[in-house]
Amino acid sequence: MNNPLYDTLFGIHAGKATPFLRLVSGQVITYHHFLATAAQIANAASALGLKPGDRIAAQVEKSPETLALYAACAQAGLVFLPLNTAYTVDELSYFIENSGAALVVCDERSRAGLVPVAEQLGAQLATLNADGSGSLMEQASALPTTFATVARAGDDLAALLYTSGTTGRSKGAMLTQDNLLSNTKALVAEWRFTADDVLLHALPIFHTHGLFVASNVTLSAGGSMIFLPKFDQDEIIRQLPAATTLMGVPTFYTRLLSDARFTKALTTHMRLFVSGSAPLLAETHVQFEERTGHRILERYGMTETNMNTSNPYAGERRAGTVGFPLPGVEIKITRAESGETLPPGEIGEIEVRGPNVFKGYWEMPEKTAAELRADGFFITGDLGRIDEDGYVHIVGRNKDLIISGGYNIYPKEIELVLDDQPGVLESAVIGVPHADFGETVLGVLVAEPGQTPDLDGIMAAVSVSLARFKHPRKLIVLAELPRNTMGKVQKNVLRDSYRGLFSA
Ligand code: MLC
Ligand code: AMP
Repeated sequence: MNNPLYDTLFGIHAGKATPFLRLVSGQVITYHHFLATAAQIANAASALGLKPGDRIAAQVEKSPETLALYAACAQAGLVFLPLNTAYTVDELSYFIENSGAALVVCDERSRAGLVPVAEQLGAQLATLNADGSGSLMEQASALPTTFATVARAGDDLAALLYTSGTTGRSKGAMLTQDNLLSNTKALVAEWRFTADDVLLHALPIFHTHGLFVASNVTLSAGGSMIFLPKFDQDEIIRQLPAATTLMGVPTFYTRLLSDARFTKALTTHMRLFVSGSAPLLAETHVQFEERTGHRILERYGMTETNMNTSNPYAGERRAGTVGFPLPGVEIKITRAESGETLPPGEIGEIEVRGPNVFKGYWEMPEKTAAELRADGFFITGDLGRIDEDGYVHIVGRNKDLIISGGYNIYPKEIELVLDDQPGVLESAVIGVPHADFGETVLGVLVAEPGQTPDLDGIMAAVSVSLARFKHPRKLIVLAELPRNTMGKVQKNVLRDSYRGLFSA
């Protein structure tokens, strides 16, 4: 094969007049039309001088053209770097600089803010708006609808996905064609996807879940997707009767359960509901089965590894567990300090190895070496155990991470901003239970002696630097932070004190 990713996911559909994307407007985009658009974008990228291996950083709304940009990158051998639409210019500058992106694609609304950044970093800039308008498609639509697929090897990079870190500095996870393809193949088989499947797609496509899990699996099986711009409860209820499968974060399921219109009748024809990216409460699993008769299939993944484990399609989907390692994936539980493997049943760090595991962090060999062992095992930072039947349970995290509505938030990044504010001596950012998002961000501040920090002013400063989903939902001022005898801040004490704040 000359370009495994393109050939396997996209090329196999050449000329097919069957539906690929079904839009809310009623418009249907066939595979043929989708591939033609992708080829036009690939032609536009080459016309701009982009060469295989170059990175395209894209902060664009979810649309058929955005997905076609991903396909175009695969076809032209470019590295796709999708970015959360909530990121601020400050956050984007870092990703563009760190990746050395050759082209930045953004919404017209962000253009003015990004022009100076792109100019300074020597990147070109094109626009792509939610309705498909903008300079990228203006240029692309005049170009041929075929493109000579660039040869790539399975080990070549397909995508760069940034994930935050405990130091507050984001790292670009390098995902190869083989990483994506091996995982797609395993999931299609495990979850029994076929060309008859219609996936209700309401996730963002700048993360692993919506981009790779949902889209690659559908592409590989030759099915179609009802492509919603975002999670919209009314639209989900309206579209469910036409779908066979839904993939979501736990917030999708708790929101649906709180809606009286979400009935058993609405889901009888559904084949599969998948949950992941954050822990699904066993209670949600049970309530969902009571309401619909369906048992949600929970799986566990990461940006660096794609999907690692899954509950079985045919066997028992056990609430509160993430199931078994996928075919080809090895999981072991180790003692964090020594790395030695622990006996079955004991709690330790989850490590994972397999063709799904990324190649390392972009231009950060020390960080790669700290998390990816020489023998190929990746240290996930999640704490878990494997029960007597082989089910993996995630019981906590060995990393200071908050997961809010499926988005990862690293407290350090917020603490660095808070510590910088006038009148603030120090801060601790913690995650507390939240009824809708699972967890949410709480900022705890200690004032400089004799000062009273201006909390509104601090929130305003935070919003310039950080995406909305990272903003503390509340700031609390304490006389001092609880510390252990070593002087380390006891975040568990703070979490215990404030656990009831948003969970009602
Ligand atoms: C939106 N907001 C959030 C938020 N999403 N705040 C915290 N956490 C979130 N996840 C903000 C909005 O900007 C808004 O701000 C306010 O909260 C309320 O917004 P909303 O209208 O209620 O939110 P909504 O747009 O409905 O989005 C919620 C959501 C969305 C859960 C549907 O966040 C979502 O689609 N999450 C999925 C994330 C995902 O795909 N994760 C996969 C990562 S891959 P304001 O200003 O109005 O107050 C991965 C690997 C793996 O983890 O295993 O899959
Ligand atoms: P990300 O870095 O955004 O890819 O998020 C990966 C993290 O999400 C993992 O390390 C886990 O902590 C968490 N995660 C993903 N799926 C699950 C799940 N099913 N249950 C609990 N945590 C999960």
